[in-house]
Amino acid sequence: MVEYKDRIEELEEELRTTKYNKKTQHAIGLLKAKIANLKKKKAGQKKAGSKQGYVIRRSGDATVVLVGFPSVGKSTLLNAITNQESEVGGYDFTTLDAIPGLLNYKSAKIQIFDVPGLVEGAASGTGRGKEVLSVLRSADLCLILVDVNHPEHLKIIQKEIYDSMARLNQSKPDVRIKKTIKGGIRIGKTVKLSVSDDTLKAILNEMGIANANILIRSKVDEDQFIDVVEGNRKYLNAVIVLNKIDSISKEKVKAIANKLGVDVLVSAEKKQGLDELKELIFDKLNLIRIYLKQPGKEADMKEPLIVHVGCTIKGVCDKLHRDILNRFKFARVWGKSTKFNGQKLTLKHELLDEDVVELHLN
Ligand SMILES: Nc1nc2c(ncn2[C@@H]2O[C@H](COP(=O)(O)OP(=O)(O)O)[C@@H](O)[C@H]2O)c(=O)[nH]1
Ligand SMILES: [Mg+2]
Repeated sequence: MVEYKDRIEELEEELRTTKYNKKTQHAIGLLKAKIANLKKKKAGQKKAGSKQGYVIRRSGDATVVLVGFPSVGKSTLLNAITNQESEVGGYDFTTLDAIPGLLNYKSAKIQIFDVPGLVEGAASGTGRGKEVLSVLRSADLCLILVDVNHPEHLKIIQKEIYDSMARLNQSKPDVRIKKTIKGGIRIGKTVKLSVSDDTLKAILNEMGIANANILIRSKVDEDQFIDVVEGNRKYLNAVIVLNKIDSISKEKVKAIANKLGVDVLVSAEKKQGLDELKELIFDKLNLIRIYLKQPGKEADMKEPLIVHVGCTIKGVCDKLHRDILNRFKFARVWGKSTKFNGQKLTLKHELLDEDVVELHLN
């Protein structure tokens, strides 16, 4: 078995000691590509199935994963913002060790999974990359819970997640790579990059791509470019939650919160900041509520359809029933996305939160 670990550490040391500037940029890009390559090989070498990970089953409108060191208050928080009993019933306990709580907020059914011990390895350096990634892959949002008495945990967790190949608060870069049989590397860009074409080409060569047409439409650095070349990354939003704010003075909490750049302050035990947290979860999940109305009747304002930001009238049809799209004539819409009440609109129209939609069908 080849020992990749030493070689990776060697290259990482070289990377750490190389100053980034125009002259070294190329070499650094190459180093990063080499490291990415070796890490991939190393991951492929690990025996599969030695440790059973958590199984996360998606249901409801969205899935959130709660991560944090032991004893930071994950269970307490889950009990405070979800109704754990409601969803326990239908699960097969032999394969599922993570049990979700259900948060009902603004009519959205949001599953929140507590995954105890997921980042435990982070502290000792024995990361559980594959397991972390497989859990995050099933999630729409990652809640990172930090104990105000242990602010040093945050960086460790973030590194563990990054090393697992998940990317927090980044959207997938718009970079298309079309491999070709010959012709070398051709790069087209609609944005200006700080990394040169030569470096991009060297990275591609290092990663085994000699012929390809590349189209880059979002600003990427070397790391993000390597991410795209390797593929297999999970991009998702994260919310950093600072817990136990009741346990130290307000001034200290404020100083720590600023330093860490946390998104919301809570006390799971004293039930402080929980409404703000729920709102933030809803917001970061990019969910919106659409109320449906039948022609000639009042809208159903009790049970909205929960869809994602950017959802069109077609998206609403798709979500309702396969058949509806075929029967669609037009829609009338009331709300923020319209120019006037009851505007007649077609399938392409993008809806906004709390719009009322009346479908006219054949
Ligand atoms: N002071 C304070 N203690 C808390 C808070 N939330 C949780 N705890 C305590 O922290 C300990 C660990 O909580 P637990 O929810 O079991 O943490 P977990 O291991 O992350 O699930 C328990 O003794 C909780 O009572 C909080 O907001 N403030
Ligand atoms: Mg717990």
